Amino acid sequence: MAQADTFTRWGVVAAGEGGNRVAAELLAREDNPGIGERVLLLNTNRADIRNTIEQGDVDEDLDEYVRVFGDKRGVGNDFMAGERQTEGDIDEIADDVDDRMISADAQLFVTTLGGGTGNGSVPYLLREFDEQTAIDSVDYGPWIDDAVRITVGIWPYYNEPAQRQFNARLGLSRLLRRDDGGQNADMTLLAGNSHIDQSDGRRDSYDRVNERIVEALDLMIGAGRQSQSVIDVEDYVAKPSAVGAYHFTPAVATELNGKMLDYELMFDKAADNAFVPMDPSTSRAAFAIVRAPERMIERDEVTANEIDRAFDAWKREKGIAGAVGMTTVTPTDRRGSDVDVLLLLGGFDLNPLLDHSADSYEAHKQNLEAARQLGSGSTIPQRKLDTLERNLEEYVDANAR
Ligand SMILES: Nc1nc2c(ncn2[C@@H]2O[C@H](COP(=O)(O)OP(=O)(O)OP(=O)(O)O)[C@@H](O)[C@H]2O)c(=O)[nH]1
Ligand SMILES: [Mg+2]
Repeated sequence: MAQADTFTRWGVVAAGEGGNRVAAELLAREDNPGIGERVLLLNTNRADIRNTIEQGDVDEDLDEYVRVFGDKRGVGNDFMAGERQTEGDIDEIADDVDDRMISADAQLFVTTLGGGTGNGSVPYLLREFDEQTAIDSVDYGPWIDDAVRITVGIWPYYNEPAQRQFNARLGLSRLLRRDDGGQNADMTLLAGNSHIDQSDGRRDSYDRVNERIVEALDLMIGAGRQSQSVIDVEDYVAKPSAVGAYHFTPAVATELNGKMLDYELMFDKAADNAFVPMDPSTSRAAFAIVRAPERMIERDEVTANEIDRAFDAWKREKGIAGAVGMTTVTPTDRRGSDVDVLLLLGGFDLNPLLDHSADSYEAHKQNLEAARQLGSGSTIPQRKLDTLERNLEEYVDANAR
């Protein structure tokens, strides 16, 4: 069992409307271990934050968790403006992050990829908090300096306007890589709206998608607490980064019958519920987290060894025996014998996801060609666009081999 003072402490920095909603949902959970009060909601638009509060079941006064920055009117889909406004207020934002992230050694940066605020600010913050180039002072503070930075990027519904698909590809490029081609986020988790929710984007469907995302994050965070063979947050990032396979998607199956413990079948079920379209047999990294009632673990009905063996067998069967990663079993005090499984599949071929946006990406790019105006009117310089396209292409090709 992990000692109470050794488990990973998580914090959440969310930017933009969708990212804010996911974070508010994390904050509002009844049972909220691992994160506690370590939540910061960033937005360029005060009204968006009000939407977040009113739509979620968040009773708490969110004021202390909120930082509105930039011109306070939103950036209307323009991620270049989102980035500029973040940079302009970076001192205040960094102060707030450091204040709210006290003790957090792992930080989740949550954003949607179709808009301008979150998509503009999160890739910038990931890089800036690591490089710390925008300030004259010594550093941004202890809770920024050493944090492991994991990001959640939410892919637009496939039927959303071309602008959104355009933003998403370039957002993914920037989460993965900095302009110089180096790794940006330590780990990038992808969730596709259309893939999680087949209803194609009626308003309340966001809540369903967000619930699924929160469920996966809960399982992921749980694996660093009270588990046998604890997955430390370093384990999530070290080996996948070393082999250049640091994009992931969660794949979740819950409430499986723990009386019929066929783990390989459970892994299959989870893999069928990956959050983006992907082929598990292309994965280069894979983690399995099994959550079971504490009593079953105590009675050795669920054991780490068995799960480990089953996961090895499952990986062999998928032809990915060499994928880096590990397994863990984590207890819940729930009654009964239901078991939940989270797979984190990484380094897979991204083309099945990217194919969905390929046509609208090109169409939108051509529309922009003359002035390359984004949403609210700023432009993206040709050189910048070339860099972002090349970085994504190189990363995807390296993983698709
Ligand atoms: N899963 C999920 N997706 C959302 C949610 N809200 C918005 N989206 C998606 O996110 C994209 C729009 O991004 P927003 O988060 O609204 O944008 P923003 O970051 O506030 O940026 P701007 O409003 O452009 O300044 C679209 O693709 C939406 O489908 C949400 O609560 N959950
Ligand atoms: Mg917004």
